[in-house]
Amino acid sequence: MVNLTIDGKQIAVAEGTTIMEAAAMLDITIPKLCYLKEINEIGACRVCVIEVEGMDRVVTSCNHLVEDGMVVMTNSPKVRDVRKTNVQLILSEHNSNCPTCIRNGNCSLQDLADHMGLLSVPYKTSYEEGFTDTEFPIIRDSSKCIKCMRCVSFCDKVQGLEVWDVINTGYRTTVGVKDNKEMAEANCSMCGQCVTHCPVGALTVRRDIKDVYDALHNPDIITVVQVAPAVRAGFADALGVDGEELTQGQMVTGLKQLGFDYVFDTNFTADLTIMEEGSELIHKLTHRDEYAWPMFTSCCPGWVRFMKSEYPEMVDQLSTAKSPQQMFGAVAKTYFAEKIGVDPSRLHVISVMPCSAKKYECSVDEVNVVSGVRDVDTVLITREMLQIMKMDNIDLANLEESEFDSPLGEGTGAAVIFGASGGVMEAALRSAYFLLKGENIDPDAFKEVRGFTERRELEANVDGTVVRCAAVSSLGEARELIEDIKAGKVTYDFVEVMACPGGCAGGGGQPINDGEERGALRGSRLYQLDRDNKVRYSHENSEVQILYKEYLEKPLSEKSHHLLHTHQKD
Ligand code: HC1
Ligand code: SF4
Repeated sequence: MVNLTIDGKQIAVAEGTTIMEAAAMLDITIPKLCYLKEINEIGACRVCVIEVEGMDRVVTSCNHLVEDGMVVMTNSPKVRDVRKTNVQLILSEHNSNCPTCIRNGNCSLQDLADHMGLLSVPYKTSYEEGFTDTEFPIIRDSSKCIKCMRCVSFCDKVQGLEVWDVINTGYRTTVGVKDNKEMAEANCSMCGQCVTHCPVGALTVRRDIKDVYDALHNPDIITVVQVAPAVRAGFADALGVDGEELTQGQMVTGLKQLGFDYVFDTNFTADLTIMEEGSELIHKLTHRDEYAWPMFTSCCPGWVRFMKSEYPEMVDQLSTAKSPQQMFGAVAKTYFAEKIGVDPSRLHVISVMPCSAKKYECSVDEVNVVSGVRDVDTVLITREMLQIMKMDNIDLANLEESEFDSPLGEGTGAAVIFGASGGVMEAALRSAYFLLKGENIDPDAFKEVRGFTERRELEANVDGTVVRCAAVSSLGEARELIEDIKAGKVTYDFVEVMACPGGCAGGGGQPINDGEERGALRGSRLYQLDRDNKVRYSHENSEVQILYKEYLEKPLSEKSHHLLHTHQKD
Protein backbone atom coordinates (compact mmCIF):
# COMPACT_ATOMS: atom_id res chain seq x y z
CA MET A 1 0.00 0.00 0.00
CA VAL A 2 1.04 3.61 -0.55
CA ASN A 3 0.47 6.19 2.20
CA LEU A 4 -0.07 9.82 1.27
CA THR A 5 -1.83 12.99 2.37
CA ILE A 6 -4.32 14.88 0.19
CA ASP A 7 -5.64 18.26 1.35
CA GLY A 8 -4.60 17.39 4.91
CA LYS A 9 -6.31 13.98 4.93
CA GLN A 10 -4.32 10.77 5.14
CA ILE A 11 -5.06 7.75 2.98
CA ALA A 12 -3.50 4.42 2.07
CA VAL A 13 -4.15 3.21 -1.47
CA ALA A 14 -2.92 0.44 -3.73
CA GLU A 15 0.20 0.96 -5.78
CA GLY A 16 -0.62 2.11 -9.31
CA THR A 17 -3.49 4.37 -8.16
CA THR A 18 -3.53 7.82 -9.76
CA ILE A 19 -3.65 10.93 -7.60
CA MET A 20 -7.09 11.72 -9.05
CA GLU A 21 -8.41 8.30 -8.04
CA ALA A 22 -6.92 8.57 -4.55
CA ALA A 23 -8.55 11.99 -4.11
CA ALA A 24 -11.91 10.58 -5.23
CA MET A 25 -11.64 7.94 -2.49
CA LEU A 26 -11.54 10.83 -0.02
CA ASP A 27 -14.54 12.46 -1.77
CA ILE A 28 -12.27 15.21 -3.06
CA THR A 29 -13.28 16.12 -6.60
CA ILE A 30 -10.52 17.43 -8.82
CA PRO A 31 -11.89 19.36 -11.82
CA LYS A 32 -11.24 17.67 -15.16
CA LEU A 33 -12.13 18.09 -18.79
CA CYS A 34 -10.36 15.70 -21.17
CA TYR A 35 -10.27 12.71 -18.82
CA LEU A 36 -12.11 9.51 -19.77
CA LYS A 37 -11.35 6.58 -17.51
CA GLU A 38 -8.98 4.08 -19.13
CA ILE A 39 -9.59 5.66 -22.53
CA ASN A 40 -8.19 9.17 -22.37
CA GLU A 41 -5.87 9.70 -19.42
CA ILE A 42 -3.42 11.99 -21.16
CA GLY A 43 -3.58 15.22 -19.19
CA ALA A 44 -4.13 17.22 -22.40
CA CYS A 45 -6.37 19.91 -20.91
CA ARG A 46 -4.21 20.42 -17.81
CA VAL A 47 -7.32 21.23 -15.79
CA CYS A 48 -6.72 18.46 -13.25
CA VAL A 49 -3.39 19.90 -12.11
CA ILE A 50 -2.46 19.62 -8.42
CA GLU A 51 0.51 20.67 -6.32
CA VAL A 52 2.85 18.20 -4.63
CA GLU A 53 4.91 19.43 -1.68
CA GLY A 54 8.56 19.69 -2.63
CA MET A 55 7.95 19.87 -6.39
CA ASP A 56 8.39 23.21 -8.08
CA ARG A 57 5.78 22.59 -10.77
CA VAL A 58 2.18 21.41 -10.75
CA VAL A 59 1.34 18.00 -12.25
CA THR A 60 -1.73 16.49 -13.86
CA SER A 61 -3.50 14.21 -11.40
CA CYS A 62 -5.24 11.94 -13.96
CA ASN A 63 -2.02 10.27 -15.06
CA HIS A 64 0.36 10.76 -12.11
CA LEU A 65 0.60 7.86 -9.74
CA VAL A 66 0.67 8.17 -5.96
CA GLU A 67 4.00 7.83 -4.14
CA ASP A 68 4.68 7.00 -0.55
CA GLY A 69 4.79 10.08 1.69
CA MET A 70 3.38 12.40 -0.97
CA VAL A 71 1.66 15.54 0.30
CA VAL A 72 -0.85 16.75 -2.30
CA MET A 73 -2.78 20.04 -2.48
CA THR A 74 -5.68 19.95 -4.93
CA ASN A 75 -6.95 23.50 -4.50
CA SER A 76 -4.03 25.66 -3.32
CA PRO A 77 -3.65 29.28 -4.55
CA LYS A 78 -0.95 28.11 -6.97
CA VAL A 79 -3.18 25.31 -8.29
CA ARG A 80 -6.14 27.66 -8.71
CA ASP A 81 -3.96 30.18 -10.59
CA VAL A 82 -2.53 27.64 -13.01
CA ARG A 83 -5.91 25.97 -13.53
CA LYS A 84 -7.54 29.33 -14.20
CA THR A 85 -4.90 30.25 -16.78
CA ASN A 86 -5.29 26.86 -18.47
CA VAL A 87 -9.06 27.16 -18.73
CA GLN A 88 -8.80 30.74 -19.99
CA LEU A 89 -6.36 29.59 -22.68
CA ILE A 90 -8.79 26.84 -23.72
CA LEU A 91 -11.62 29.39 -23.84
CA SER A 92 -9.51 31.74 -25.96
CA GLU A 93 -9.42 29.09 -28.68
CA HIS A 94 -13.06 28.06 -28.33
CA ASN A 95 -16.09 29.58 -29.99
CA SER A 96 -18.00 30.42 -26.80
CA ASN A 97 -21.25 31.42 -28.43
CA CYS A 98 -23.08 29.41 -25.80
CA PRO A 99 -26.70 30.51 -26.34
CA THR A 100 -26.76 29.04 -29.83
CA CYS A 101 -24.67 25.97 -29.05
CA ILE A 102 -26.33 22.54 -29.05
CA ARG A 103 -24.61 21.78 -25.74
CA ASN A 104 -25.76 24.95 -23.99
CA GLY A 105 -26.68 23.81 -20.48
CA ASN A 106 -24.95 20.44 -20.93
CA CYS A 107 -21.31 21.37 -21.54
CA SER A 108 -18.39 20.46 -19.33
CA LEU A 109 -16.40 23.55 -20.34
CA GLN A 110 -19.32 25.84 -19.53
CA ASP A 111 -19.74 24.09 -16.17
CA LEU A 112 -16.05 24.43 -15.43
CA ALA A 113 -15.97 28.14 -16.22
CA ASP A 114 -19.00 28.58 -13.99
CA HIS A 115 -17.50 26.48 -11.20
CA MET A 116 -14.31 28.54 -11.29
CA GLY A 117 -16.21 31.83 -11.38
CA LEU A 118 -14.56 32.98 -14.61
CA LEU A 119 -16.01 36.23 -15.92
CA SER A 120 -13.47 37.14 -18.58
CA VAL A 121 -10.75 35.78 -20.82
CA PRO A 122 -7.69 38.05 -20.92
CA TYR A 123 -6.21 36.41 -24.03
CA LYS A 124 -6.83 37.26 -27.65
CA THR A 125 -9.58 34.98 -28.98
CA SER A 126 -8.65 32.85 -31.96
CA TYR A 127 -10.40 29.83 -33.38
CA GLU A 128 -10.75 28.35 -36.79
CA GLU A 129 -14.24 28.36 -38.32
CA GLY A 130 -15.27 25.29 -40.23
CA PHE A 131 -17.78 22.50 -40.45
CA THR A 132 -17.51 19.05 -41.93
CA ASP A 133 -20.21 17.95 -44.40
CA THR A 134 -23.46 19.07 -42.75
CA GLU A 135 -25.54 16.46 -44.62
CA PHE A 136 -23.62 13.65 -42.92
CA PRO A 137 -25.19 12.37 -39.67
CA ILE A 138 -22.06 13.23 -37.67
CA ILE A 139 -21.05 16.90 -37.91
CA ARG A 140 -17.90 18.52 -36.58
CA ASP A 141 -17.53 22.24 -35.87
CA SER A 142 -13.82 22.97 -35.55
CA SER A 143 -14.45 26.32 -33.84
CA LYS A 144 -15.68 24.44 -30.79
CA CYS A 145 -12.92 21.80 -30.62
CA ILE A 146 -10.81 22.04 -27.47
CA LYS A 147 -8.35 19.34 -28.60
CA CYS A 148 -9.10 17.15 -25.64
CA MET A 149 -8.54 14.08 -27.85
CA ARG A 150 -11.48 12.16 -26.43
CA CYS A 151 -13.01 11.51 -29.87
CA VAL A 152 -9.65 10.34 -31.21
CA SER A 153 -9.09 7.99 -28.28
CA PHE A 154 -12.64 6.61 -28.19
CA CYS A 155 -12.82 5.90 -31.90
CA ASP A 156 -9.37 4.36 -31.83
CA LYS A 157 -9.40 2.36 -28.58
CA VAL A 158 -13.04 1.34 -28.23
CA GLN A 159 -14.31 1.30 -31.79
CA GLY A 160 -11.00 0.38 -33.44
CA LEU A 161 -11.73 2.64 -36.39
CA GLU A 162 -9.35 5.63 -36.17
CA VAL A 163 -11.64 8.04 -38.01
CA TRP A 164 -10.29 11.08 -36.12
CA ASP A 165 -6.68 12.20 -35.80
CA VAL A 166 -4.55 15.21 -34.96
CA ILE A 167 -4.14 17.24 -38.13
CA ASN A 168 -2.02 20.26 -39.07
CA THR A 169 1.01 21.44 -37.11
CA GLY A 170 2.10 24.28 -34.84
CA TYR A 171 -0.57 26.79 -33.81
CA ARG A 172 -2.92 25.27 -36.42
CA THR A 173 -2.85 21.85 -34.75
CA THR A 174 -6.36 20.54 -34.36
CA VAL A 175 -8.44 17.38 -34.64
CA GLY A 176 -9.96 16.34 -37.94
CA VAL A 177 -10.78 13.39 -40.12
CA LYS A 178 -7.66 11.26 -40.47
CA ASP A 179 -5.60 11.94 -43.59
CA ASN A 180 -7.71 15.08 -44.19
CA LYS A 181 -10.48 13.00 -45.79
CA GLU A 182 -14.09 14.09 -46.20
CA MET A 183 -16.46 12.50 -43.65
CA ALA A 184 -18.17 10.49 -46.37
CA GLU A 185 -14.83 9.00 -47.46
CA ALA A 186 -13.75 8.00 -43.97
CA ASN A 187 -14.72 4.56 -42.71
CA CYS A 188 -16.96 6.16 -40.06
CA SER A 189 -19.62 3.76 -38.75
CA MET A 190 -21.77 6.76 -37.72
CA CYS A 191 -22.24 5.22 -34.28
CA GLY A 192 -22.03 8.69 -32.72
CA GLN A 193 -19.86 7.62 -29.78
CA CYS A 194 -17.49 10.51 -30.54
CA VAL A 195 -20.45 12.85 -30.11
CA THR A 196 -21.59 11.47 -26.77
CA HIS A 197 -17.99 11.54 -25.52
CA CYS A 198 -17.25 15.11 -26.66
CA PRO A 199 -17.30 17.34 -23.58
CA VAL A 200 -18.36 20.39 -25.63
CA GLY A 201 -20.32 21.09 -28.83
CA ALA A 202 -17.57 20.28 -31.35
CA LEU A 203 -19.28 17.07 -32.45
CA THR A 204 -23.00 16.86 -33.03
CA VAL A 205 -25.59 14.71 -34.76
CA ARG A 206 -27.42 16.28 -37.71
CA ARG A 207 -30.73 17.84 -36.69
CA ASP A 208 -33.91 16.92 -38.56
CA ILE A 209 -36.48 18.55 -36.30
CA LYS A 210 -37.66 20.94 -39.02
CA ASP A 211 -38.81 18.06 -41.27
CA VAL A 212 -40.92 16.75 -38.41
CA TYR A 213 -42.51 20.12 -37.69
CA ASP A 214 -43.24 20.57 -41.41
CA ALA A 215 -44.99 17.19 -41.48
CA LEU A 216 -46.91 17.87 -38.26
CA HIS A 217 -48.20 21.17 -39.63
CA ASN A 218 -49.13 19.91 -43.09
CA PRO A 219 -52.87 19.08 -43.09
CA ASP A 220 -52.48 16.67 -46.03
CA ILE A 221 -49.93 14.54 -44.22
CA ILE A 222 -50.63 11.77 -41.74
CA THR A 223 -47.79 11.44 -39.27
CA VAL A 224 -46.81 8.03 -37.92
CA VAL A 225 -44.11 7.84 -35.27
CA GLN A 226 -42.29 4.71 -34.09
CA VAL A 227 -40.10 4.63 -30.97
CA ALA A 228 -37.09 2.34 -30.65
CA PRO A 229 -36.70 0.04 -27.63
CA ALA A 230 -33.78 1.90 -26.04
CA VAL A 231 -35.35 5.35 -26.34
CA ARG A 232 -37.63 4.74 -23.35
CA ALA A 233 -34.58 3.97 -21.22
CA GLY A 234 -32.99 7.27 -22.34
CA PHE A 235 -36.24 9.13 -21.72
CA ALA A 236 -36.04 8.02 -18.08
CA ASP A 237 -32.68 9.83 -17.83
CA ALA A 238 -34.37 13.04 -18.92
CA LEU A 239 -36.89 12.63 -16.12
CA GLY A 240 -34.03 12.39 -13.65
CA VAL A 241 -34.78 8.75 -12.80
CA ASP A 242 -31.77 7.07 -11.22
CA GLY A 243 -32.94 3.48 -10.95
CA GLU A 244 -34.90 1.08 -13.09
CA GLU A 245 -38.23 2.92 -12.83
CA LEU A 246 -40.22 2.63 -16.00
CA THR A 247 -41.54 5.55 -17.95
CA GLN A 248 -42.71 4.15 -21.25
CA GLY A 249 -46.32 5.35 -20.89
CA GLN A 250 -45.27 8.92 -20.11
CA MET A 251 -43.13 9.01 -23.23
CA VAL A 252 -46.12 7.83 -25.29
CA THR A 253 -48.24 10.64 -23.82
CA GLY A 254 -45.53 13.18 -24.63
CA LEU A 255 -45.47 12.03 -28.25
CA LYS A 256 -49.27 12.20 -28.44
CA GLN A 257 -49.17 15.74 -27.09
CA LEU A 258 -46.74 16.66 -29.87
CA GLY A 259 -49.59 15.90 -32.27
CA PHE A 260 -48.48 12.75 -34.10
CA ASP A 261 -51.51 11.03 -35.62
CA TYR A 262 -50.31 7.55 -34.68
CA VAL A 263 -47.82 6.66 -31.95
CA PHE A 264 -46.49 3.17 -32.60
CA ASP A 265 -43.69 1.04 -31.21
CA THR A 266 -40.56 -0.26 -32.97
CA ASN A 267 -40.91 -3.16 -30.52
CA PHE A 268 -43.72 -4.40 -32.77
CA THR A 269 -41.28 -4.86 -35.65
CA ALA A 270 -38.53 -6.09 -33.34
CA ASP A 271 -40.88 -9.03 -32.72
CA LEU A 272 -41.46 -9.27 -36.47
CA THR A 273 -37.67 -9.26 -37.02
CA ILE A 274 -37.37 -12.21 -34.66
CA MET A 275 -39.97 -14.16 -36.61
CA GLU A 276 -38.07 -13.54 -39.85
CA GLU A 277 -34.50 -13.75 -38.57
CA GLY A 278 -35.24 -16.75 -36.33
CA SER A 279 -36.82 -18.55 -39.30
CA GLU A 280 -33.84 -17.61 -41.48
CA LEU A 281 -31.46 -19.06 -38.89
CA ILE A 282 -33.44 -22.29 -38.66
CA HIS A 283 -33.58 -22.55 -42.45
CA LYS A 284 -29.82 -22.10 -42.69
CA LEU A 285 -29.14 -24.58 -39.89
CA THR A 286 -31.13 -27.19 -41.74
CA HIS A 287 -29.18 -26.48 -44.97
CA ARG A 288 -25.81 -26.02 -43.26
CA ASP A 289 -23.59 -26.84 -46.21
CA GLU A 290 -25.11 -24.18 -48.42
CA TYR A 291 -24.05 -21.25 -46.24
CA ALA A 292 -20.94 -19.64 -44.81
CA TRP A 293 -20.95 -19.40 -41.02
CA PRO A 294 -21.69 -17.76 -38.66
CA MET A 295 -24.83 -15.80 -39.48
CA PHE A 296 -24.53 -12.26 -38.10
CA THR A 297 -27.36 -10.03 -36.89
CA SER A 298 -27.95 -7.04 -39.16
CA CYS A 299 -30.15 -4.63 -37.23
CA CYS A 300 -27.36 -2.22 -36.23
CA PRO A 301 -26.42 0.06 -39.13
CA GLY A 302 -23.15 1.05 -37.42
CA TRP A 303 -22.14 -2.60 -37.46
CA VAL A 304 -23.39 -3.13 -41.02
CA ARG A 305 -21.32 -0.16 -42.22
CA PHE A 306 -18.32 -1.55 -40.35
CA MET A 307 -18.76 -4.93 -42.07
CA LYS A 308 -19.01 -3.28 -45.46
CA SER A 309 -15.88 -1.20 -45.00
CA GLU A 310 -13.70 -3.61 -43.00
CA TYR A 311 -14.81 -7.13 -43.99
CA PRO A 312 -16.65 -6.84 -47.32
CA GLU A 313 -15.98 -10.52 -48.04
CA MET A 314 -18.27 -11.46 -45.10
CA VAL A 315 -21.22 -9.20 -45.92
CA ASP A 316 -23.24 -12.15 -47.26
CA GLN A 317 -23.16 -13.65 -43.77
CA LEU A 318 -25.32 -10.85 -42.40
CA SER A 319 -28.91 -11.87 -41.83
CA THR A 320 -31.06 -10.70 -44.72
CA ALA A 321 -33.74 -9.52 -42.29
CA LYS A 322 -34.08 -5.73 -42.33
CA SER A 323 -33.76 -3.87 -39.07
CA PRO A 324 -36.92 -3.30 -37.02
CA GLN A 325 -36.78 0.39 -38.00
CA GLN A 326 -36.91 -0.46 -41.71
CA MET A 327 -39.43 -3.27 -41.29
CA PHE A 328 -41.65 -0.78 -39.54
CA GLY A 329 -41.42 1.71 -42.42
CA ALA A 330 -42.19 -1.01 -44.95
CA VAL A 331 -45.18 -2.34 -43.01
CA ALA A 332 -46.51 1.16 -42.26
CA LYS A 333 -46.46 2.24 -45.89
CA THR A 334 -48.07 -0.94 -47.21
CA TYR A 335 -50.21 -2.90 -44.75
CA PHE A 336 -51.10 0.04 -42.50
CA ALA A 337 -51.66 2.50 -45.39
CA GLU A 338 -54.04 -0.02 -46.95
CA LYS A 339 -55.77 -0.60 -43.64
CA ILE A 340 -56.57 3.09 -43.19
CA GLY A 341 -57.21 3.53 -46.91
CA VAL A 342 -54.64 6.18 -47.80
CA ASP A 343 -51.94 6.39 -50.43
CA PRO A 344 -48.51 5.73 -48.85
CA SER A 345 -47.27 9.08 -50.17
CA ARG A 346 -49.55 10.78 -47.61
CA LEU A 347 -47.87 9.04 -44.69
CA HIS A 348 -44.80 10.59 -43.08
CA VAL A 349 -43.03 7.96 -41.00
CA ILE A 350 -40.83 9.31 -38.25
CA SER A 351 -38.54 7.13 -36.17
CA VAL A 352 -37.28 8.11 -32.75
CA MET A 353 -34.01 6.25 -32.32
CA PRO A 354 -31.13 6.22 -29.82
CA CYS A 355 -28.88 6.13 -32.86
CA SER A 356 -27.18 8.54 -35.28
CA ALA A 357 -26.52 5.77 -37.82
CA LYS A 358 -30.27 5.19 -38.25
CA LYS A 359 -30.36 8.56 -40.08
CA TYR A 360 -28.16 6.91 -42.67
CA GLU A 361 -29.93 3.54 -42.65
CA CYS A 362 -33.26 5.06 -43.67
CA SER A 363 -31.64 6.67 -46.70
CA VAL A 364 -30.08 3.51 -48.18
CA ASP A 365 -32.31 2.93 -51.18
CA GLU A 366 -32.08 -0.81 -51.29
CA VAL A 367 -33.26 -1.18 -47.69
CA ASN A 368 -35.60 1.66 -47.85
CA VAL A 369 -38.22 1.76 -50.58
CA VAL A 370 -40.88 -0.92 -50.94
CA SER A 371 -44.00 1.16 -51.40
CA GLY A 372 -42.59 3.46 -54.08
CA VAL A 373 -41.84 6.21 -51.54
CA ARG A 374 -39.28 6.20 -48.76
CA ASP A 375 -40.33 3.81 -46.01
CA VAL A 376 -38.91 5.88 -43.15
CA ASP A 377 -38.97 9.59 -43.89
CA THR A 378 -37.23 11.16 -40.90
CA VAL A 379 -35.18 9.87 -37.99
CA LEU A 380 -34.95 11.85 -34.79
CA ILE A 381 -32.49 10.79 -32.12
CA THR A 382 -33.60 10.61 -28.47
CA ARG A 383 -32.02 14.03 -27.82
CA GLU A 384 -34.04 15.58 -30.65
CA MET A 385 -37.25 14.07 -29.27
CA LEU A 386 -36.49 15.67 -25.91
CA GLN A 387 -35.64 18.96 -27.63
CA ILE A 388 -38.87 19.04 -29.60
CA MET A 389 -40.85 18.27 -26.42
CA LYS A 390 -39.10 21.22 -24.76
CA MET A 391 -39.89 23.48 -27.74
CA ASP A 392 -43.55 22.42 -27.43
CA ASN A 393 -43.63 23.16 -23.69
CA ILE A 394 -44.44 19.59 -22.77
CA ASP A 395 -44.27 19.20 -19.02
CA LEU A 396 -42.26 15.99 -18.76
CA ALA A 397 -42.52 15.70 -15.01
CA ASN A 398 -46.33 15.64 -15.03
CA LEU A 399 -47.19 13.41 -17.95
CA GLU A 400 -49.85 10.75 -17.45
CA GLU A 401 -49.24 7.23 -18.73
CA SER A 402 -50.85 6.12 -21.98
CA GLU A 403 -50.74 3.17 -24.37
CA PHE A 404 -49.27 2.89 -27.84
CA ASP A 405 -51.79 2.92 -30.69
CA SER A 406 -52.84 -0.21 -32.55
CA PRO A 407 -52.17 -2.15 -34.87
CA LEU A 408 -48.39 -1.50 -34.86
CA GLY A 409 -48.05 -0.76 -31.17
CA GLU A 410 -47.80 -4.10 -29.38
CA GLY A 411 -44.37 -5.26 -28.26
CA THR A 412 -43.24 -8.17 -26.11
CA GLY A 413 -40.54 -8.42 -23.47
CA ALA A 414 -38.37 -10.12 -26.08
CA ALA A 415 -38.59 -7.03 -28.28
CA VAL A 416 -37.69 -4.43 -25.70
CA ILE A 417 -34.38 -6.15 -24.86
CA PHE A 418 -33.22 -5.55 -28.44
CA GLY A 419 -31.97 -2.28 -26.99
CA ALA A 420 -29.38 -3.99 -24.75
CA SER A 421 -26.34 -5.94 -25.92
CA GLY A 422 -27.23 -9.65 -26.20
CA GLY A 423 -30.96 -8.92 -26.39
CA VAL A 424 -31.48 -9.67 -30.07
CA MET A 425 -29.82 -13.06 -29.61
CA GLU A 426 -31.80 -13.87 -26.49
CA ALA A 427 -35.08 -12.93 -28.15
CA ALA A 428 -34.20 -14.97 -31.25
CA LEU A 429 -33.31 -18.05 -29.18
CA ARG A 430 -36.57 -17.87 -27.22
CA SER A 431 -38.53 -18.05 -30.46
CA ALA A 432 -36.18 -20.43 -32.32
CA TYR A 433 -36.76 -22.90 -29.49
CA PHE A 434 -40.51 -22.60 -29.95
CA LEU A 435 -40.30 -22.84 -33.73
CA LEU A 436 -38.23 -26.03 -33.52
CA LYS A 437 -39.83 -27.69 -30.53
CA GLY A 438 -43.39 -26.37 -30.53
CA GLU A 439 -43.25 -25.35 -26.87
CA ASN A 440 -41.86 -22.45 -24.90
CA ILE A 441 -38.67 -22.52 -22.89
CA ASP A 442 -38.20 -20.47 -19.71
CA PRO A 443 -37.76 -16.91 -21.04
CA ASP A 444 -34.63 -16.48 -18.91
CA ALA A 445 -33.02 -19.71 -20.15
CA PHE A 446 -30.50 -17.85 -22.32
CA LYS A 447 -29.62 -15.03 -19.95
CA GLU A 448 -25.86 -15.75 -20.12
CA VAL A 449 -25.78 -13.64 -23.28
CA ARG A 450 -26.61 -10.52 -21.27
CA GLY A 451 -23.67 -8.23 -20.63
CA PHE A 452 -21.84 -5.14 -21.77
CA THR A 453 -19.01 -5.10 -24.31
CA GLU A 454 -17.19 -8.34 -23.39
CA ARG A 455 -17.69 -11.42 -25.55
CA ARG A 456 -20.38 -13.75 -24.26
CA GLU A 457 -20.64 -17.28 -25.60
CA LEU A 458 -23.47 -19.77 -25.30
CA GLU A 459 -24.20 -23.20 -26.73
CA ALA A 460 -27.95 -23.51 -26.98
CA ASN A 461 -29.28 -27.02 -27.40
CA VAL A 462 -32.61 -26.61 -29.11
CA ASP A 463 -34.33 -29.96 -29.47
CA GLY A 464 -31.07 -31.65 -30.44
CA THR A 465 -29.85 -28.81 -32.66
CA VAL A 466 -26.81 -27.16 -31.11
CA VAL A 467 -26.52 -23.44 -31.87
CA ARG A 468 -23.14 -21.93 -30.96
CA CYS A 469 -23.78 -18.27 -30.17
CA ALA A 470 -21.72 -15.20 -29.31
CA ALA A 471 -22.63 -11.60 -28.57
CA VAL A 472 -20.42 -8.50 -28.33
CA SER A 473 -20.86 -4.77 -28.39
CA SER A 474 -18.41 -2.08 -29.58
CA LEU A 475 -16.64 -2.36 -32.89
CA GLY A 476 -13.27 -3.01 -31.29
CA GLU A 477 -14.69 -6.20 -29.72
CA ALA A 478 -16.36 -7.04 -33.03
CA ARG A 479 -13.04 -6.82 -34.85
CA GLU A 480 -11.38 -9.15 -32.34
CA LEU A 481 -14.20 -11.63 -32.69
CA ILE A 482 -14.03 -11.63 -36.49
CA GLU A 483 -10.26 -12.00 -36.45
CA ASP A 484 -10.65 -15.02 -34.14
CA ILE A 485 -13.20 -16.54 -36.52
CA LYS A 486 -10.92 -15.95 -39.49
CA ALA A 487 -7.96 -17.45 -37.64
CA GLY A 488 -10.03 -20.57 -36.89
CA LYS A 489 -9.73 -20.00 -33.13
CA VAL A 490 -13.51 -20.02 -32.62
CA THR A 491 -16.53 -21.39 -34.46
CA TYR A 492 -20.00 -19.95 -34.11
CA ASP A 493 -23.38 -20.34 -35.79
CA PHE A 494 -25.04 -17.09 -34.73
CA VAL A 495 -23.36 -13.85 -33.67
CA GLU A 496 -24.91 -10.62 -32.45
CA VAL A 497 -22.95 -7.41 -32.83
CA MET A 498 -24.07 -3.94 -31.78
CA ALA A 499 -21.71 -1.06 -32.51
CA CYS A 500 -22.24 0.95 -29.34
CA PRO A 501 -20.92 -0.18 -25.96
CA GLY A 502 -23.83 -1.92 -24.24
CA GLY A 503 -25.92 -1.82 -27.44
CA CYS A 504 -28.49 0.84 -28.30
CA ALA A 505 -29.01 1.66 -24.62
CA GLY A 506 -25.59 3.34 -24.89
CA GLY A 507 -26.29 4.68 -28.38
CA GLY A 508 -24.86 7.84 -29.89
CA GLY A 509 -28.27 9.52 -29.93
CA GLN A 510 -29.04 9.05 -26.25
CA PRO A 511 -28.96 11.84 -23.63
CA ILE A 512 -25.42 12.94 -22.80
CA ASN A 513 -24.37 12.73 -19.17
CA ASP A 514 -20.72 13.69 -19.55
CA GLY A 515 -18.34 11.56 -17.54
CA GLU A 516 -20.94 8.87 -16.86
CA GLU A 517 -21.52 5.69 -18.85
CA ARG A 518 -25.26 5.10 -18.56
CA GLY A 519 -25.55 2.25 -21.07
CA ALA A 520 -25.58 -0.51 -18.45
CA LEU A 521 -28.17 1.23 -16.28
CA ARG A 522 -30.41 1.88 -19.27
CA GLY A 523 -29.98 -1.76 -20.32
CA SER A 524 -31.14 -2.91 -16.88
CA ARG A 525 -34.28 -0.77 -17.32
CA LEU A 526 -35.02 -2.69 -20.51
CA TYR A 527 -34.59 -6.04 -18.74
CA GLN A 528 -36.99 -4.77 -16.09
CA LEU A 529 -39.53 -3.98 -18.82
CA ASP A 530 -39.03 -7.50 -20.18
CA ARG A 531 -39.69 -9.04 -16.76
CA ASP A 532 -42.79 -6.87 -16.32
CA ASN A 533 -44.29 -7.75 -19.70
CA LYS A 534 -47.02 -10.39 -19.63
CA VAL A 535 -45.79 -11.62 -23.01
CA ARG A 536 -42.08 -12.44 -23.30
CA TYR A 537 -41.90 -14.31 -26.63
CA SER A 538 -41.96 -12.60 -30.02
CA HIS A 539 -44.07 -15.38 -31.53
CA GLU A 540 -46.84 -14.52 -29.03
CA ASN A 541 -47.21 -10.90 -30.21
CA SER A 542 -50.88 -10.93 -31.20
CA GLU A 543 -50.61 -7.99 -33.59
CA VAL A 544 -47.71 -9.69 -35.37
CA GLN A 545 -49.80 -12.86 -35.62
CA ILE A 546 -52.62 -10.82 -37.20
CA LEU A 547 -50.16 -9.20 -39.64
CA TYR A 548 -49.09 -12.64 -40.85
CA LYS A 549 -52.67 -13.82 -41.05
CA GLU A 550 -54.02 -10.80 -42.90
CA TYR A 551 -51.06 -9.86 -45.05
CA LEU A 552 -47.72 -11.66 -44.98
CA GLU A 553 -48.90 -15.28 -44.69
CA LYS A 554 -45.87 -16.64 -42.87
CA PRO A 555 -42.21 -15.90 -42.11
CA LEU A 556 -40.02 -16.01 -45.23
CA SER A 557 -43.06 -15.98 -47.55
CA GLU A 558 -42.68 -14.20 -50.89
CA LYS A 559 -44.36 -11.11 -49.50
CA SER A 560 -42.23 -11.20 -46.35
CA HIS A 561 -39.14 -11.42 -48.52
CA HIS A 562 -40.20 -8.46 -50.60
CA LEU A 563 -41.08 -6.26 -47.63
CA LEU A 564 -38.79 -7.38 -44.86
CA HIS A 565 -35.53 -8.67 -46.32
CA THR A 566 -32.59 -7.17 -48.15
CA HIS A 567 -29.12 -8.14 -49.32
CA GLN A 568 -26.72 -5.66 -47.84
CA LYS A 569 -24.92 -4.90 -51.06
CA ASP A 570 -24.86 -1.08 -51.08
FE1 HC1 B 1 -31.85 -0.25 -31.75
FE2 HC1 B 1 -33.14 -1.94 -33.14
S1 HC1 B 1 -32.43 -2.31 -31.00
S2 HC1 B 1 -31.04 -1.26 -33.64
O1 HC1 B 1 -30.33 -0.39 -31.13
O2 HC1 B 1 -32.80 -3.70 -33.75
O3 HC1 B 1 -31.49 2.40 -32.92
O4 HC1 B 1 -33.29 0.69 -29.39
O5 HC1 B 1 -34.53 0.52 -32.77
O6 HC1 B 1 -34.13 -1.01 -35.85
O7 HC1 B 1 -35.94 -2.70 -32.38
C1 HC1 B 1 -31.56 1.44 -32.39
C2 HC1 B 1 -32.67 0.46 -30.25
C3 HC1 B 1 -33.62 -0.18 -32.59
C4 HC1 B 1 -33.80 -1.43 -34.84
C5 HC1 B 1 -34.92 -2.42 -32.69
FE1 SF4 C 1 -27.15 2.60 -33.54
FE2 SF4 C 1 -27.67 0.84 -31.67
FE3 SF4 C 1 -25.91 0.29 -33.56
FE4 SF4 C 1 -25.31 2.10 -31.74
S1 SF4 C 1 -25.65 -0.07 -31.36
S2 SF4 C 1 -24.97 2.28 -33.96
S3 SF4 C 1 -27.32 3.01 -31.34
S4 SF4 C 1 -28.11 0.63 -33.85
